[in-house]
Amino acid sequence: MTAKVSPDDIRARFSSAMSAMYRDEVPAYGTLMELVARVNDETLADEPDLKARLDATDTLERISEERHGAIRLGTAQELATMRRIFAVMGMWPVGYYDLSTAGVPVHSTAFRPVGEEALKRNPFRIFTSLLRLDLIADEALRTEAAAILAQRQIFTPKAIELTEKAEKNGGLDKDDADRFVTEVLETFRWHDKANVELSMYHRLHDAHRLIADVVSFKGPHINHLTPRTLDIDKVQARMPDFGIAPKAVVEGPPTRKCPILLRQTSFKALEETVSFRDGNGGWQAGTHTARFGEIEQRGVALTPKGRALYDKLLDDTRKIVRPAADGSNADAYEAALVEVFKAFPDTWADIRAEGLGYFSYSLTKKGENGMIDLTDPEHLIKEGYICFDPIVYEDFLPVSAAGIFQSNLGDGAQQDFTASPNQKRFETDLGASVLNEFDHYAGIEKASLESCLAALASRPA
Ligand code: OOG
Ligand code: NI
Repeated sequence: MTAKVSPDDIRARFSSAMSAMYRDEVPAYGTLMELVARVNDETLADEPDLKARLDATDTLERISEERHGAIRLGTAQELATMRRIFAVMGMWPVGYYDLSTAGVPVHSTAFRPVGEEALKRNPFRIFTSLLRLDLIADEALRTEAAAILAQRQIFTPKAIELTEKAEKNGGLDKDDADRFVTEVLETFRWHDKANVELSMYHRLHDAHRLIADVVSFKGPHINHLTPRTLDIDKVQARMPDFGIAPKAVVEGPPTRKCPILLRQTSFKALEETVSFRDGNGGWQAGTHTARFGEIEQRGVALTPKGRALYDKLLDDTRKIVRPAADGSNADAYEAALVEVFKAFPDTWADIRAEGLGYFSYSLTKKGENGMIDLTDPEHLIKEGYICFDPIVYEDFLPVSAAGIFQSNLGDGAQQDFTASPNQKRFETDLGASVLNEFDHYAGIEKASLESCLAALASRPA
């Protein structure tokens, strides 16, 4: 028996292979990566404290690496198989996102590493959406689209075989792991030859651009990758200097002293040449707009109470100014966002005291040496025996995700669907339930406090 490669290592290899492929496929994405690396370097040079902190907690040289990507799948079968493939790489479905409320006919989860060690080794995750043909009004089109999807096979036979082997043997050895990465990458590759005729593409496109993106192609091309930036406002502002067009506004909360949840923005999807079948065995030229590059900056994970406040403030902001796709009211939107979010406390102590965020607890020097009564943890925190650090939010936000979808489906693609979250149906299609993100963060917080108390309790008197 040869040694098994850890799922975390397979994921790291996969993420780096995907990055290389995407930079090759979408040169503008390579430009974005350069800009992000440059801004990250500048930020670290300007902020030695931040540099020291990141040095202690993260791998500094990997700071500009990708954190996530996204795909859109067409059938339950594709979703269930994708789940098994991601499991080989230590990526588990976390969270359920209903995007129908925001005019996008999909529901989604994020496959991601769970647990501090796994996230640290490689944080790569994939926001994975499943097309909801049930939301399409035109019944004939729905049936045709389903028939087209039923015929495609998005996985290579070898990828399936290696997934089964990993399931059976509890992992893959080095050679198989290398082959697995190469084979799985094929599923994410761009195809400039469509599966359908141009006339069908137009019909799908008229029903919703996203349907055309999923149904017309041989596979679920990776539609964006997202590195982490240390200064999202700066990257957003400098994109035009690098010849790339940013979306109108940064999604999520405003710039703050204590970052919360997730801020993200992207450059707008590019119009690309695609060949469509002409119905006579030949090809016909057309275009398709789907692929872009994104950046993200993460803050503290919020409790249900904190999240409710966030959702309310975002909603209040959007009642004052609804960001227009062309960016014409971007300044007004940002000003309103900053103003309204003044109601969200902006010190770690207040965020914790009001039960808005999740924190990880550890013993201070004083705590490691002091003699203490364990009955009141709050007292131990107040007296400086135990300290707390924000737990980073590792998931996504439906309103932000919808904003990212919308701005890359072309301006004016807004469309209304009846809100119809259907997590049960999604989980049936997935063949598993998704992890509840709040339970997960609460568990990390609780375990950290318990381990402090256990360490104190086990100390000889
Ligand atoms: C996914 C959009 C959501 C994010 O970062 O919120 C997303 C997509 O466009 O397929 O990736
Ligand atoms: Ni994204």
